[in-house]
Amino acid sequence: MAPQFLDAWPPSFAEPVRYPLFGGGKRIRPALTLGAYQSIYGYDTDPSPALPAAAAVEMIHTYSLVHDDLPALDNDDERRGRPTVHIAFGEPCAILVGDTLLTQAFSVLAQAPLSAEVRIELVAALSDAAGYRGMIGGQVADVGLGGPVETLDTLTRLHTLKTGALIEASTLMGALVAQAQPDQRRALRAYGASVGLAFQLADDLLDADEDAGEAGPPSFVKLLGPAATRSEAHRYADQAIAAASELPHPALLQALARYTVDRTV
Ligand code: GRG
Repeated sequence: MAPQFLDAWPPSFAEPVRYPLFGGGKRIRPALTLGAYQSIYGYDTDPSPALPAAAAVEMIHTYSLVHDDLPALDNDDERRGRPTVHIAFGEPCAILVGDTLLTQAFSVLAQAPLSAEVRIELVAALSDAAGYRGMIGGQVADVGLGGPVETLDTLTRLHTLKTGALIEASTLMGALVAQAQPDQRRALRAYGASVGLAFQLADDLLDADEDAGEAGPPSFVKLLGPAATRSEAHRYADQAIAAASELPHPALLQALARYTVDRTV
């Protein structure tokens, strides 16, 4: 495991870094990484080889929330029922907290007690999913820098990148640590891609009231209405459950797919 980066100098910075990391997130992405690993080896196997990958993906997710809440992007004052990082600690600090989590995530992967080959595969998978070909590409489209997003196709594409890429990487990284066979990797990627969209559609249903007057791309609820959004979310969850059924131990992943659409937060 990487050295304790929270022990670095100046010590006062550790508190704002810890604040969003230990602030009540659902930890769905790390659960998917561990679930993917156990889908290959079963539930009696210690999943700790997958913990660095699980931690790294949660660090990337947390950085994205901290930066997305900043005044230049979503300008949110509250997250998970608490002041956002820039409200609690100031904007310069929030920028640096996000930068720290983004960079340190790759240090965690690079120093994980895994073979060099697996560590390189993990770094490639996570950097692609977090970058222009993934989450950042989706965010670029979301803030309007990529042209209008008005149709179901472009909206699906946006969320496949913005939310889906990191969720797909969560399951892919579990597969990489498990050194899963190519067909198992394909099944885990297909599972992750479907769960990503199911998760986003469910999120739009949960946020339907907040989104009603917001600028930017429409939500799925605005475009399809609540009933069709709910049935699409379940269709993607069912697709994920079917993809997982090709794996030796699918039960945890199947329960997580169901959770993404049945959750209330
Ligand atoms: C890099 C600035 C920047 C942004 C990237 C992912 C993203 C784009 C922004 C985050 C804001 C957002 C609403 C993204 C949609 C994905 C989503 C539903 C995030 C919330 O994930 P949860 O519900 O969060 O897993 P918790 O609080 O449980 O960790």
